[in-house]
Amino acid sequence: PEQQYLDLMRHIWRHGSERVDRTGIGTRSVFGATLRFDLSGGAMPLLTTKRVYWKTATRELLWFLTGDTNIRALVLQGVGIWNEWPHAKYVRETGDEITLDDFVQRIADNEEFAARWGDLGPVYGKQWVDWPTYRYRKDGAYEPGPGINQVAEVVESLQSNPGSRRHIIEGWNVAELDRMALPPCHKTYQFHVADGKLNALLYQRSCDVALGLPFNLWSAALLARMLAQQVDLEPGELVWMGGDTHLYLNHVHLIEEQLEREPRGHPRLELLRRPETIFDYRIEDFQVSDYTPHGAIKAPVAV
Ligand code: THF
Repeated sequence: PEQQYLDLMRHIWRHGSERVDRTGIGTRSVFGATLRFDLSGGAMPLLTTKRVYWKTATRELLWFLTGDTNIRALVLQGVGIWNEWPHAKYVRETGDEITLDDFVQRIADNEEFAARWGDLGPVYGKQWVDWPTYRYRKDGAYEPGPGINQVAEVVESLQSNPGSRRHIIEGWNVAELDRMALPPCHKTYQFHVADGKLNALLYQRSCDVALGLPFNLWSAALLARMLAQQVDLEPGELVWMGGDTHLYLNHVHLIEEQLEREPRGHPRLELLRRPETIFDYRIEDFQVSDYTPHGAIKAPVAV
C-alpha cells in the first residue's frame, strides 16, 4: 500500500509540471490523483519510509473535533504544525520582527496575546462542528441561526440511514474563506456503508505530498476508525483523491532520500477504549504497533 504513495511521489517528481505557486517556492504538480488503502484488521496508511509523527497528527484531529481554531491548545501540547501562519500574519501586520520561537513562546505564556494573534479564523474545527447558519424572519431579514455540527450529524446519519449518499463533512464554507488563515486543503470527507463496513473518501483540493499527505492520510484513516467504532461498523477502505497534487522544489533532499528507501512492515492501530461519543477520544486511546520506520526527514513547510 505504501508503494502507491512512493509511486505518486516519483511520478510527480519526474513528470509533474513545474509552476510557481502562492508561496513563491515553486512546485512540480499533477492535477488529479487517487490512492486506496484497506483499513481492515487495524491496518493504517502510516508511512514507514520516514518516521511520521502520528501523535501530532492525532492531536491535530482531536483539536479539530473540539471546534477550536486557535493554535494555543496545540502549542501547549507541543504541536507546532500550525505556528507558521499566525506568526507570518503577526509579523506582516505589526512589523514586529519576532522569531517564530519567540512568537510561539508568547502564545504559550500569554493567553490574551494568543486570543489576539493565535487564531486561524473559521478553519476546519469551526466548520466541522459549528458551521454557521442564518434564518429568514417573516419580514425577509435574516438573523444568525444555530450552528451545525456536521460530525455529530454524520454519526447520526450513519446510524439512522446507513445507505445514505450524503454522509459528508465539508470544510469549504465559501462565505468564510476570506477570513481563514488558509482555505481548507482537506476539504471534503464522505463516508459510505457497504457490507457492514465503513468506507471513507477524502478529497483534497491541494496537497503537499512530501510534508502534508502523510499527515492527511493518517488523519483521514483515524477519523474513519473512530466513526466506525462509534457506529459499530468494521473499517473498510480509505480512498484519497487529490486536486493539485504537488512537491515543493525545496523538498528535493527529502524526496530523493525517501525514494531510495524500502517500506518496512505493516503498522496497525488499536483503539484502546470506546468513548461515549466521537468527541470524547483522548490521545491515550490510540496505540500503534508494528511501527519501525526509517528515520524522520526534516523539511521546511511552505507558508
Ligand atoms: N501548507 C503546506 N505548505 N504544507 C502542508 O502540509 C500544509 N498542511 C497544513 C496546512 N497547510 C499546509 C498544516 N499541516 C507539517 C505537517 C503538517 C502540517 C504542517 C507542517 C510538518 O512540518 N511536518 C514535519 C514535522 C512534524 C513535527 O514537527 O511534528 C514532518 O516531518 O512531518 C497540511 O494539511
